[in-house]
Amino acid sequence: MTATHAPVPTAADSGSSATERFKADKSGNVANTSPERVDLLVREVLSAVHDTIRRHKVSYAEYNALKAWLIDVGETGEWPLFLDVWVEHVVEEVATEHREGNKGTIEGPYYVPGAPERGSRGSVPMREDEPGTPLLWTGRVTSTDGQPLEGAKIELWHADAEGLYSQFAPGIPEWNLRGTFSVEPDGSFEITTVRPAPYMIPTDGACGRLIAAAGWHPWRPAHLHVKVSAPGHEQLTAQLYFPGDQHNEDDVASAVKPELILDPKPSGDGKGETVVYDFALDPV
Ligand code: MBD
Ligand code: FE
Repeated sequence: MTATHAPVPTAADSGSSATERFKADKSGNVANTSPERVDLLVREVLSAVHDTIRRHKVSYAEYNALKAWLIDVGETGEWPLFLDVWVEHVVEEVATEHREGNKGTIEGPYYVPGAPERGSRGSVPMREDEPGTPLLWTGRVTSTDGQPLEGAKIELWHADAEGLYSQFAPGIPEWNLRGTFSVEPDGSFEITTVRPAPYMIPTDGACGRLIAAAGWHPWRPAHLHVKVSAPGHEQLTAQLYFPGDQHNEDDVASAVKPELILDPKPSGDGKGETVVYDFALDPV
């Protein structure tokens, strides 16, 4: 990391932004869960907690540490971060197990809808002096039967070369490294961006305190987030990773799958990298 760019965001900065984002986009869409289902699920979760307390003879000191920590998660706005890092991967696994097309993975807390449209061949919005290795990504969007999906849309968002996300860290232009792309009639697209850095969970919030208290590490491997959608097809939410990243094996968010690891090559001009990665979407 260099010292020339934005200050490291505080957990409360990115946490409260992620909480506000969730409330704006998703909290209106919560399923109207039946009493039978709430009863079943909550009883099972509580009984797993009770079993753990009995099995490990949890003390009052430990119970109060948990209470203090749960209060802290809310106060640092880190419920979206906590849930997306330690729970979402299993929700995603269950939601997509029927798919024959591309593997997906978790969305995480930093998606923002409505990123600027850049056509089928273009650059993601970036600063004039955007740090990082240039990356030229070409690919096609098809249905699982190989038919090109002309109306497809690709939303791309990712951290910068310091591991920071626009709109969740201070001092970065609003839509930096966030763009919406279309495809040609043959399903092809060509996107210019820069390679992101690995992402570190903020160490000064509740999630960081849990990680430190448990002796874990706070890292996610470098990744590009995408949402790919097309008429008549299931929307794909995925992340793409880079080979050789040490945290591909031990991602704190358990969201790496081998099918999502890119194979970039040095570009002809020696200044950056090129990569080919296609998407096949499942019909609804
Ligand atoms: C991220 O950038 C991310 O993608 C996830 C899933 C959790 C925390 C930060
Ligand atoms: Fe991310």
